[in-house]
Amino acid sequence: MVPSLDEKLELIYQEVLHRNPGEAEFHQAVREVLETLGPVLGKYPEFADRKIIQRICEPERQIIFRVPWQDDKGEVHINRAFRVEFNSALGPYKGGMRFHPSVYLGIIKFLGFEQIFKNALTGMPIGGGKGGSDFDPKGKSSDEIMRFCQSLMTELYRHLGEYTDVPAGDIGVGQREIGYMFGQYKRITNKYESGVLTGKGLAWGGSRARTEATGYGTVYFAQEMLKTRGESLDGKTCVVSGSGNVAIYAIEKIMQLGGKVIACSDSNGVILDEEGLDLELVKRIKEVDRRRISTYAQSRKHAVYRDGGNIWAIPCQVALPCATQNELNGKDARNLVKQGCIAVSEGANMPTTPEGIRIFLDAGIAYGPGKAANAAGVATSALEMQQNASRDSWTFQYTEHRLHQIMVDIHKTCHETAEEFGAPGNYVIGANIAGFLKVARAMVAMGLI
Ligand code: NDP
Ligand code: 2IT
Repeated sequence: MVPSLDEKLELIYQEVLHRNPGEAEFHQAVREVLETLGPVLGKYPEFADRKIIQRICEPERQIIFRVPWQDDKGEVHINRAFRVEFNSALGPYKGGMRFHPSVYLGIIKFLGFEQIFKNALTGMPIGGGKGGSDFDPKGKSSDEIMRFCQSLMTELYRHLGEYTDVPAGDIGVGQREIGYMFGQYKRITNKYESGVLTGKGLAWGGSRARTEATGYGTVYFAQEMLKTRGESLDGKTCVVSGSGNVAIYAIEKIMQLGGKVIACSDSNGVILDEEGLDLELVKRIKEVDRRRISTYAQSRKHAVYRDGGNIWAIPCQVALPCATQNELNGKDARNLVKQGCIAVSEGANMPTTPEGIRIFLDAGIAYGPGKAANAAGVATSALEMQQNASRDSWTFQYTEHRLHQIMVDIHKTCHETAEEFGAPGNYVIGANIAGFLKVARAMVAMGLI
């Protein structure tokens, strides 16, 4: 059964539907947050009086633009790009850029909306934003990627700045793409403004541990949830979906903490390796050779590749969805619970459908929603901005220590907030309310913004 919203929140939700037609993912992200805010409005009537929720649901600025570029044969292509500058109550807009053919305004708005609360939870001075394009990087040469990034930045640069809006990576955007965008920004502005983009290379202003941050942090969040139940990752059988940046470093941290990861995936299929994944092989395939995960089974003969397979059909004790939105549905959730899964920590943004979330919560397993569990990526981006501002460069050990502490603190905040609002162990309620309160208080303090 779909939980009902109280009357005030239902009206706000209907208005969001009406004002943003056809943006299913944005509606889903808004509804999930609104479903948890009833008790907050009861306790703090000034937020309703000041229409804080309605204002948070409306982006401060939305930029949509054309990106023309030429492929290696000289043929002209036109893509559409977006930057949604959602909320700057806590700091400059901050959030990644996604390059994937499925990108449209509704995807960028859902991601930007999630980012507001996630960034608030980190405790760092960053607002929420997100961007991207329907450009498909698959099968493109490095030169084509460069020309696309340069063309995109030729428009986007005017909206950015270290105190204004600071993009980073997301699906399809890693250090290579950030490099091409940074180079073009530098050329156009004639400024070495390191803090305008994060996820940079170490030699040109990047932070140690940014590459690892999201995956590591998702595992730290799982570890903290397990601790509250007297459990740990040591000896646990784990499954991690995806095989991109977040998945790879989630696998690495699970292994460091004594867990065994037996499966990962890409959008074509699933690799099952009962002996435990060979992480160096996964890294070589994905980070160096940029090939499909199916090729893993050619090098590890006992591993099985299931073309079109469903990774959530594989029994595990800990599940980490690290690929994309709505990749884990109600049926998958039921299956995981039935087969003994005790914890789910989301490396991806909104990977579990609303039905899946309800099943996890009803079953009482430890469920860490993305806006809390994957916050170490953006938190370490904020640490990168700190290093850039002070023209400093920290060690890996120190930076990882900082990101670990941030995740421990986020877990504690979510846990305590859930208890305060009468829902112990419910990290959805904890994360949404704690994130919301921070942004709402700042907005009230700043007047009608
Ligand atoms: P990558 O591009 O590095 O990897 C994405 C992975 O997910 C690939 O294995 C990809 O497979 C798979 N994937 C993407 N789209 C789909 C789809 N529609 N169906 C099935 N599989 C898909 O991206 P990241 O690892 O950076 O991002 C993964 C998730 O983590 C995203 O939800 C992102 O928003 C989130 N995230 C990322 C952060 C970061 O710092 N990078 C921070 C916080 C969250 P294929 O190659 O076949 O497309
Ligand atoms: O979803 C996310 O938090 C990211 N893609 C990272 C954003 C960032 O600015 O580092």
